[in-house]
Amino acid sequence: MAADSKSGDYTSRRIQVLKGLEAVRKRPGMYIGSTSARGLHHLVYEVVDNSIDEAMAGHCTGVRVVIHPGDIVSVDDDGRGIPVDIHPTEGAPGVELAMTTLHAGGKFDKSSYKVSGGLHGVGVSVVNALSEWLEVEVRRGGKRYHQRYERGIKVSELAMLGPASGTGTLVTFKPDPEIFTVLAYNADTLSARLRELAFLNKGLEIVLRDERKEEETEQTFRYEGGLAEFVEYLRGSRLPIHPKVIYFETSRPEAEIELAMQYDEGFSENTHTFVNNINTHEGGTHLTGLRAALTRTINDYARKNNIFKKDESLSGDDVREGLTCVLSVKVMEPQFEGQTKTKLGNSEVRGAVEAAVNEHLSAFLEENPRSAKQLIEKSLQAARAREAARKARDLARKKSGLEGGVLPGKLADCSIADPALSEIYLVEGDSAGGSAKQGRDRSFQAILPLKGKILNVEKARIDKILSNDEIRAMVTAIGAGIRDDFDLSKARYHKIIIMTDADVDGAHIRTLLLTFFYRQMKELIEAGYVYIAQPPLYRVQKGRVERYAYSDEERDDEIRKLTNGREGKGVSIQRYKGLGEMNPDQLWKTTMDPDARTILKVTVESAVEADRIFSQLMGDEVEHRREFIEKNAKYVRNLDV
Ligand code: 0RA
Repeated sequence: MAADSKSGDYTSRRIQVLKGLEAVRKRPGMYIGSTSARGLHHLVYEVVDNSIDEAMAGHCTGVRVVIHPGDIVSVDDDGRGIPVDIHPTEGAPGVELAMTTLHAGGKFDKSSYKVSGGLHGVGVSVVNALSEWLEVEVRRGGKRYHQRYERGIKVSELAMLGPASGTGTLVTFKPDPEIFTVLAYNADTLSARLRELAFLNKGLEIVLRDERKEEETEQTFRYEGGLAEFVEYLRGSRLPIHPKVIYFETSRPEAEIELAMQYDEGFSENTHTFVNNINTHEGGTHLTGLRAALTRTINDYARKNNIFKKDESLSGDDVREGLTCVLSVKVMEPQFEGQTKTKLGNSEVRGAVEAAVNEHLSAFLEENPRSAKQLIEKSLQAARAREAARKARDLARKKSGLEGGVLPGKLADCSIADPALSEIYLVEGDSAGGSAKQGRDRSFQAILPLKGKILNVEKARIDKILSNDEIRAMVTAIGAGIRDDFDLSKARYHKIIIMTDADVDGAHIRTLLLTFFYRQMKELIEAGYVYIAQPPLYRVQKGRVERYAYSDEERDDEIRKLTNGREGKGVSIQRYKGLGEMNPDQLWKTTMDPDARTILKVTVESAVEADRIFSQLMGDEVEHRREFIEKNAKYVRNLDV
């Protein structure tokens, strides 16, 4: 590029910088996705990504994240430190350019990195622009440097503070309350992502410290086993069917590839794929390559070793049942596609992954014939169950089928036909179902009462799942099929609202239903169609005035308001133990009327954690499950799984 005399000009460069950061402050969503909790947490990830890049380049062994009182966050690493020398044409220290220049971030020396992480890759300057203040400290060349910014604008020159031992970069920032609607960091959210990053970058030590409360907490994540340990973590309490995690890492011209997998006694597939440390929820070419290789390699091995009976063979679904698997690829120039930009598009990666998995998986099978036999036997059982399910489905299709045609008898459907405007309430118990049927607005609200506990799909195969009456009723009512046959566009309702009692049993049923949707109709959750109703816990009444309360605090508030501070005088309080205690009119007013109700949308914030929670909850450890449900039953508001 020809040297532009203006761009070297100090004043015009300042104007450029200010314009850039102003754009970020004007439309923060464009750069960090949102200004709510998600965007707030994104700030931390953006800074951490720079340290991880330094680690991937082989120059950093540890990252330390601290949440300070006031939700100020610092990220410290032992990398080389951001350069502090004056840039020859820009006339400012490198660190200042990194902090104020859009898209440059810490990566202006991009050639030194093979690959680089970060979904948006917008760089630390965006964090700077969106912080009330940000301070950076660099340790480099035996010295310590410091600079401070406010809302992206430098308020001090880079200053040398004194000597330093070692090298590294410390960034401390306070998210700007003018920008963010939520300012409180959730340590669990940060912890889940930092743990994931530690699994994905083996050997790297990541510390998360929370100093906001009297009692400070600190977690250290460091996994020498990388993805092999990730798979063990994900498998949780499910029992493995072969002792050793299948693991390899390899470097090919198209990509660096790391894979770990293990089969267990469960029935679901738990595969997570990553590209440059980013979870590729929507899959892509790397996942396609992995799947092709799995099916081919296992079939080839079984055929060669005469494990199949005459014309047996295994489908892709068969070889993925009970599989926990993590694939991580690092590519130089990833192309992200799809609705949420989490689908890998690079076509060359498919072949590279397929070849690598073929090679290493067949070697594993050859070297571990006993494990090979066990996992193939497992896949064969899956194949037989699938065949039984197909027959059951064909039979079912003939009489009151799963697809199309006859709706379940106990469904009270709504009268309008537009799915976007229709909702279905899945109601615990026949008596509550009856109240809901009478209380609803039948034009757009359908009611499906469910009998007691539904089947735990975590512990059942597809044939058993499909023969369960409650599940069949739900599948037919929703009308979009199940699993691989699921077609979101056929859903008959865009709101599927789970309505259970506000007690431990209700929480259990709700969890069973969520497990069912997560495992069998995941797209329904991803589309944001699944909700949880919030029935009130109390009715507070004084004379002719009645109020409903959804928590103990609200109840006390209402009592105070109704009695002008005279605690509870003349007030009667009814505690609802179940939905059945409400008459149709009350149920409508408190829980079903769109103008008055609160419903919680179920979202999957971290697929990794969701998989784990469901297998923990619904797996073999009953004790664990009871404990969890009891602990969380009243905290349904945090139902991000
Ligand atoms: C560019 C060049 C060099 C280091 C970094 C960026 C760097 C950035 C960040 C951001 C957070 N931590 C970081 N650590 C390093 C160094 C180039 C060299 O020393 O040769």
